[in-house]
Amino acid sequence: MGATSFVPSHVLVGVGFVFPFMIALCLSPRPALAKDGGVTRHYTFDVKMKNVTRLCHTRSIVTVNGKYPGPPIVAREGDRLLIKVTNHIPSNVSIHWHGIRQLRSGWADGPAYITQCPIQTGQSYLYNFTITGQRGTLFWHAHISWLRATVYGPIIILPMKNASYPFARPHKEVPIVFGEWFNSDPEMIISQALQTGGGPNVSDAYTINGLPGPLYNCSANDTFKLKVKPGKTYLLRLVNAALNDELFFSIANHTMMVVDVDAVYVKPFDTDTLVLAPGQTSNVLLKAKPRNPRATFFMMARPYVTGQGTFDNSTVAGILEYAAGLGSIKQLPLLKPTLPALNDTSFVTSFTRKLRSLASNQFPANVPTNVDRQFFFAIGLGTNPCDKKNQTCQGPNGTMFAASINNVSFSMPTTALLQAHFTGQSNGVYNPNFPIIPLTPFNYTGNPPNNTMVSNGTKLVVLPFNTSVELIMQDTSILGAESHPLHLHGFNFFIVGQGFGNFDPSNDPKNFNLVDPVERNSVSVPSGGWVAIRFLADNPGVWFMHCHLEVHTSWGLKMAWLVLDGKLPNQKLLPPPADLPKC
Ligand SMILES: [Cu+2]
Repeated sequence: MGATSFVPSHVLVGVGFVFPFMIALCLSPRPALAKDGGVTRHYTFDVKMKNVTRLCHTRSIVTVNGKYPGPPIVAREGDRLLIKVTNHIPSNVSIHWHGIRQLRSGWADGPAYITQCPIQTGQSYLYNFTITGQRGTLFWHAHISWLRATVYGPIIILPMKNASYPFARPHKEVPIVFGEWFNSDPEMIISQALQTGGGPNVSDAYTINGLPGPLYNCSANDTFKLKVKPGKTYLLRLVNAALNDELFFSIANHTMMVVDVDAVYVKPFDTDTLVLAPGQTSNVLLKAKPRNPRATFFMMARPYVTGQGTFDNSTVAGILEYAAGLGSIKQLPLLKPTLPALNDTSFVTSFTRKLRSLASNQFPANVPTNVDRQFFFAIGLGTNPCDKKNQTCQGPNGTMFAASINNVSFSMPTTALLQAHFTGQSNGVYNPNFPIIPLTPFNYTGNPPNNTMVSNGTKLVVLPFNTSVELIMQDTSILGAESHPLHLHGFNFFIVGQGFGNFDPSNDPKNFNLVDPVERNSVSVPSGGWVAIRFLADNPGVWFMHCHLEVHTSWGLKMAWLVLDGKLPNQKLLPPPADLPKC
């Protein structure tokens, strides 16, 4: 059954999707018509503890509805979602709908202390938003501390009713969600690291749909398997929900056609291997061999790493097998893909250069051609002085690790920024003076400066409604050059240029692609390089921007944009819902 042929979508979800690791897909059986042509879909998310065993380690983990990974959200473009999240765990919770534009609905975006106070134990919050102009795959995840290590699931956005994909209809659709498994509690890991100032412990395994696969000890029974039929085409909905690692992904002896990234169609191209940063998603078409190849195939993922810290260098494997084979699968040869080297930056560069917007009449690339405001953000690691009296810290030279944008390491407020703004009570909560360029310019990718100390503050950039923004993000070599996947809430942006070394303001803009640049919500600032993005600030609210390597966010690599209301009634942020959580 194809993805566009069904009528009631809950039927399609049950039949058309291969989702072997979860059974109950809680789609509303009788969705109500919403005013914009879509329907309203109701979900219930109960955040609760659940014992889960991987690698022979049993842990009580935070889950949604007791599922790991969490349940998929399935909707069509134009649908309204009402998701009631109830907190049944001892600590605070909030959920972010990663990549959803949240037009005028910033109260539903989810990052704790940015757009809302977290949901406290025993409390509920109804997230209410409409999916506008997006189709593809996104994901949802917890957005407080490191809870997203186990609290995440895919958001599957189907085309509108009677609309079709700009490619042949796939036989089946399969979410492939990458994650990281920790044998110990990730909350303990990050709280200990922030105490000592050192780097946090790394994960024990990568996972596909929550399963580490047979390359780990005590894990062979926890292997994701994808059964395909010869000659059929499968739409794989890839999500990198890992905490701290960009990932390469490849399937032995099969090429994939990339058709979409971050819920935006791209010009299709074939590849053996993809690279996905945490926070990035992609739809790819996998064409099964025309005849049963009488073999099974590993699908594997392992990290792309540029930093100097320790990392989890292990490999997750799932198995692609052909249905109705002759003889038992055990006798068939098992083929392995060849993944790029762990530090293969040239592969990553050539892969990202292939990503282009579809830029068709139906799906145009609306790149801002005029720029109202330009920003230059230097992005990287740094240090804070040790805050212990009679102890050295475990960061570089006895300091504490930090990370910053334009040398500002973001201090989390204790109340939500959006509420402070909306109620006119921002004094003492945030300053609207985030530096638009580094206050002390230096040779960003040359020898790092001797002083690596950051400043600390809660600073925002304020933008009038409809400001057209160009932002250059420049990696620094402080404590080592490193690829940083930056994620912007509330917007998609166009990646108009990128390069290595220091950005050259007189020559590099000549090569900007303003015709068909890829549009997405997360981009990796290349290790020792820069990336240029453009977006139109047409969505009023407070929008978080941060590194999606969670450890760097914890160290302060984050900031927020405040986009003011426009003049027209439909250019204003809606008032907060009555059940907005209180701090
Ligand atoms: Cu980073």
